[in-house]
Amino acid sequence: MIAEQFEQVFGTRPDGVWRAPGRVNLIGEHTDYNDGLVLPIALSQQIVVAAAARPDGRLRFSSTQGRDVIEADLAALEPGSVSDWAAYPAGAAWILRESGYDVGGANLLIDSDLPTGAGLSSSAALLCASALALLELRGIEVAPDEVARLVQKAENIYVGAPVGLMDQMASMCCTEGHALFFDIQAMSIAQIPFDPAAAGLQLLVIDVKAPHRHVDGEYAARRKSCEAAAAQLGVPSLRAISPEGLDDALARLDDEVDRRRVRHVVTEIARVEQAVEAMRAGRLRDVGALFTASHVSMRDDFEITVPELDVAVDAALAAGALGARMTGGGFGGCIIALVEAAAADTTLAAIEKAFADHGFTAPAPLPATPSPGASRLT
Ligand code: GAF
Repeated sequence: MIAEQFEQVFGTRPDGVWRAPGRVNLIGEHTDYNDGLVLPIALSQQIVVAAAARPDGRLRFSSTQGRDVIEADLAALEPGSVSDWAAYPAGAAWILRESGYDVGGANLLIDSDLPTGAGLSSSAALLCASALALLELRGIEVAPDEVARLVQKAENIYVGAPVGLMDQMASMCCTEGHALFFDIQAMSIAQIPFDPAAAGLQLLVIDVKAPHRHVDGEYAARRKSCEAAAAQLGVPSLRAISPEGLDDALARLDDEVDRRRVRHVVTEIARVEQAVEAMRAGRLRDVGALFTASHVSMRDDFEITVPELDVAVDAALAAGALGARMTGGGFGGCIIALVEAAAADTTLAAIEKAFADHGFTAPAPLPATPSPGASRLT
């Protein structure tokens, strides 16, 4: 299907088709840029890129969602030179070339079944799928975690978003049926089996359809706060603060807002450890309470929730969910709720009713199957 669409746009068949998934983070929010721990799963919803090499060093990008073709010269790419959605594939090409990989010109057609603006990491998926396509078109092999690190740089420098490394690692390194336990400081990963159905449970993922609220500036402000606090405490990152040392660290910080940001990060890293311990011991139900504690911390200390997220979490808990939290960067996006499988429908209905009562746009549940990381399709 995408091969035919590619031919309509570019006049030839693609040389190959690549995919990279979106993600849902189970727990560990705003911990990645603090050298902490995260626990995402990759979704089956993904970005698909059909691509063919060009001999002339030109890049041409198009998408199945609009027929425009955006053009750029590979050799002339520099941060900011391509904007809007095409900044992501252009950024991938830019960072690969900057890093010394001999990628060349290419035509790329992008397709997606990942809702944008839902906090499911469609940007990281687009970067990863584009980078894989550009590399493999030239037969260049790069380890998945290295691709993740490269495209994070592209997102930081080319796109200008100061994101951490979780989303790119999830898109590149997750495996089917597992959550990815990623320790950013150690740069180590472990695959943690995650099969709620086998435990009689279901993970609900619900897009709360909240309007975009200054996400980029707020994200950068949170990161700055964490960095300022680490500098004042004389540590390389907040990962250096243990839960036992938290009170002492808080007492040494001047700024009341920074204190709350630090408390979130330190307690959230501890919650990831506890969640992994519970999952490894087959105590999946115990993860529920950690979800809820994570949400409270993001609502009260990190202040990244919005009314739609809070109402969805409260309604899920009131309907008997084992735990619920917002997931992703915040200020909109999705909540996740861990529920007894038999209670999934009533929980969803309770959230829908709460949204109707508040006059919010109806929320949209999404299927969430722990899926494999990026790969070549054909
Ligand atoms: C966004 C960022 F891209 C991630 O790096 C991470 O910080 C996340 O927000 C919050 O945990 O998805």
